[in-house]
Amino acid sequence: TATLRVAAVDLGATSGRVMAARVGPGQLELTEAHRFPNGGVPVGGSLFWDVLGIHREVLTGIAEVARTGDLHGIGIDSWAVDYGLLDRDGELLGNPYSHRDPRTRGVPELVARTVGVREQYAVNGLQQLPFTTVFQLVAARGTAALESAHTLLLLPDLLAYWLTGEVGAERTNASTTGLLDVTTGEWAGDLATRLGLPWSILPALRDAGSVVGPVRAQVAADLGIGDVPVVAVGSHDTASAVVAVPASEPGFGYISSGTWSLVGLELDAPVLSEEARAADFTNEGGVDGTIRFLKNVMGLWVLSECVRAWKDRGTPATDLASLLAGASTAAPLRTVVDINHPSLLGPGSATDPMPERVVGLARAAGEPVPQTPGEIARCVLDSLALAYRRHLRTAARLAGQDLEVVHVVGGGSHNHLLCQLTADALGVPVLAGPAEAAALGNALVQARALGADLPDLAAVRALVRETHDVRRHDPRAGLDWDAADRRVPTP
Ligand code: LRH
Repeated sequence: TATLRVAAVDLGATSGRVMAARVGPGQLELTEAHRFPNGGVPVGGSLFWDVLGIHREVLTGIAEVARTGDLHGIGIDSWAVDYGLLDRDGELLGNPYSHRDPRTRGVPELVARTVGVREQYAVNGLQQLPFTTVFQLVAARGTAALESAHTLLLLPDLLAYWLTGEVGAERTNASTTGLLDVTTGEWAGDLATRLGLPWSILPALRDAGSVVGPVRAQVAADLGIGDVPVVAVGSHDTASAVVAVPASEPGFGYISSGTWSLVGLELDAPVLSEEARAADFTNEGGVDGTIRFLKNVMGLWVLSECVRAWKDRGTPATDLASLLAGASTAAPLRTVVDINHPSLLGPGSATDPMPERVVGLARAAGEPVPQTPGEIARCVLDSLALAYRRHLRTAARLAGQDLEVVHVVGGGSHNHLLCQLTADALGVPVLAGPAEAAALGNALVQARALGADLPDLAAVRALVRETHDVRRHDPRAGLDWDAADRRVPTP
């Protein structure tokens, strides 16, 4: 088979990138063509995405990939749950909201009065998270935008629509909306109707690995490219990242570590037991019909928001490298907090900054109050490692599996201290990398759709292993993680 060269567009909440990927027998090379900062835009008390700006950056990146070599395909993945609405002419109705916008506060409780949480779980198999699309839509009931909406497109599908003119909903990302039936893989129209949502706005579903369509002639002309297909990849970034976990055997745990940490297992079928629901585990759809059985953990967001606050105040030695150095020498497990506490979800502000929120949680829980930035950072990292430990062990128990190794992929795999603490907490080896797993998974699914000889996920992962190094962290004994775990309330 010849080598393919594709553009993998991978959009994160704090940065987006367009990678050029070469995929061939024994070959998987990623080159960054374009990277740009991203973030929520506050307007009048709401939080939006600058989706036209993102579209422009995507075009810049694709043009750069094309300028530097062949271009056989384009695939787009991004963070989940957020969407744009189109009117009946196919025009975007307003700015897409960020899932960190406060309008969904209290909505899950409201919805539970119409459709109980057990019933919701039986249909969608999801963790109760206030920002899940269905809760965002319920918050939008009665708005002019929702009333005029003809089509709902999740963000990667919206960007693909602007490239191709084709509408659809790729299944891995659709599985995060709360409106997909996890058992049938089809839209849960009945659930939508009972919640007063216009389910006709949900477009036809498509699978990762299918071709969305060729880039429109006008767009191709603007970009100076030929007739290039846009391929549906695992358009949920976490689904793409899990594709590229370099595991050699089934039964591995993974942490997709970025702004969020997604912590769990890959399964063949959803776990919809009452125990799984009570533990508030999610069953998201993976590539090739797999299930991502996982927990959303607040992730490195808390640390990056602390860094932003310290930078604004001019606090010395609070860049990430200095902070991690400070954290590594701070007393271990001195202060631990519930890192998934809802008070940490929204962006920090001058009047409500993130470091003070962390300190406030510690104080309220009767924990020793961290004083220095290094101590606060250590508290965040220890608390993350504790959460990973708790949720991976629960996942394994609920799924009836043993946990022998944990793969950390995504940007957080660069955080040596966090990876080491994770190994210590879990008592199993942690294999860190690749950091660009989502872009790799995106490129690999495209290559397969375009004819590369990668029959199944095992073959895909073998290629990642062959071409990418991992860093191994063996667990160290000596700290009492059990005792620390008892200091944090259960979910
Ligand atoms: C990670 C992620 C995660 C979702 C969140 C909204 O980027 O896609 O899987 O829960 O963003």
